[in-house]
Amino acid sequence: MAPYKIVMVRHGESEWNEKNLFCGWFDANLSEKGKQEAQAAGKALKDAGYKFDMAFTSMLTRAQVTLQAILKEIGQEDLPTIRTWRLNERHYGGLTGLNKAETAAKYGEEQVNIWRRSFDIPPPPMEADHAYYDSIVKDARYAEGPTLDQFPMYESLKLTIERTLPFWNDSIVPQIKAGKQIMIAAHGNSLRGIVKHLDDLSEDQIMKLNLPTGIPFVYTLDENLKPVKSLEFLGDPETVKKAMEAVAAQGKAK
Ligand code: DG2
Repeated sequence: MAPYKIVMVRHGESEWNEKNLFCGWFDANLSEKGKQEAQAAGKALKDAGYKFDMAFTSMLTRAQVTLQAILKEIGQEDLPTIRTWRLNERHYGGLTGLNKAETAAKYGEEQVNIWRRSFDIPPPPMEADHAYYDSIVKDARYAEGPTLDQFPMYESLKLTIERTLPFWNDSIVPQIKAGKQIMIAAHGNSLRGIVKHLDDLSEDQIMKLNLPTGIPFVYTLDENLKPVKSLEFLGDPETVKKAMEAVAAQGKAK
């Protein structure tokens, strides 16, 4: 059955990406631009002839709406879809809701880069009196999980990978090996975790990777799920490069 192909996409721009706010587990909607990006992602997949057997997404609206827009474009709106908190964005803890550029002006660009891109240094925790604590912790969508002791109050990329990878191994890999064509619609950092795992990237290498919103990318994997081709974007290389640079620049003080 190998080589296998798997398609992943970071959701289209969210309203909080647009405002340059740390979002994490806050449930932001797509911005108008994000809706267009999601539609364009679907068109690109349609033009490339993709059809899927199954999709995986997070519990967050921005990823689910992106997936729905893509499936509409490719005429597969009823595709079996599994939603899981394990594909949620990394939890940005106490930074949730803060403006990234203002935070860089206050704490320095280096500190913001550590919070955004270091492998194992987490952001400060979200305390119970945080403005978004209740709307996240008491959200009914998490009734089935995570359990209280799994529920994050902050996450580094390392911690994000520790809850994403078991799902990749136990739920996604068996479907890939069964020959199913899979799509994952998720987030900048939950997908960076999967990319790090697949390409066996060092902590230094993954620090430098910024995933653009709404541009699907393809991995071609051999029978041992080792990449034959990595991170092939369905988009014009110059546009992809600029979009990645723009994500990196979100942590700069204005
Ligand atoms: C962004 C990623 O997550 O932020 O939580 O602010 O992919 O859900 O928009 P997404 C957030 P950075 O790590 O790029 O700052």
